[in-house]
Amino acid sequence: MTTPERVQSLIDQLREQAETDRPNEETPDVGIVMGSDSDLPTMAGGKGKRPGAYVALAEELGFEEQTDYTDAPGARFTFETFVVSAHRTPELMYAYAETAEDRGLDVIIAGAGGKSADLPNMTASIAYPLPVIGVPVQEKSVDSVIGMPQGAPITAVDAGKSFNAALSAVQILSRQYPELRERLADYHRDLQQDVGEVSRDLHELGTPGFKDKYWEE
Ligand code: RP5
Repeated sequence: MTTPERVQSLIDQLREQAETDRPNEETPDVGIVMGSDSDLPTMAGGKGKRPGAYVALAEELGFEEQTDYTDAPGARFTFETFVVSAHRTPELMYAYAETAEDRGLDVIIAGAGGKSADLPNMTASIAYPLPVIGVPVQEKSVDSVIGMPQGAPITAVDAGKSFNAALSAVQILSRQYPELRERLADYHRDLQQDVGEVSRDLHELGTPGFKDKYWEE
């Protein structure tokens, strides 16, 4: 069966991009792929959902989403996002993982749900030695994401924790870019401040007062 044109055009585009020689600061640093657009609420986060990788990168760590490979946004650090299904579009998964390093990516975050969540583990095998951080979109996806044979590594987060996957990705990048180390440290400082604030409020307002202030009944 020939690959349908909408998939083939994406594959051709990835392969063409891999042939070009763009400076590192103009290519996405992080690639986010997910098995289905139904994974987006978990992978992106926001509105009624806990924060995800998009929120971590775009709202906490100053990254911008790059939507045109040939036209980088203003921010120094960027990420791109694609739907790549291991089972529905295996050729696209192969092309994405195989070209990732040549396209300038430094780390991939790959999320998939269901019991056969193979996108993260297959992407990790094909893109090796590029690091891949797997996100099991559901609890039942954990085993298939992390169950890799010896010699075929993947790093993974707990079910649904794509926010942490983004932090891990930036931790990897921060070994090369001290500016990102600072952003991660600032994020953690703010996190601690928030705990300090709610702790003081809970103690000083008492439980009923705290519930009045923070809980929407
Ligand atoms: C997986 O199957 C995807 O990652 C998704 O989590 C799940 C269901 O996909 P849809 O049927 O919603 O497209 O491959």
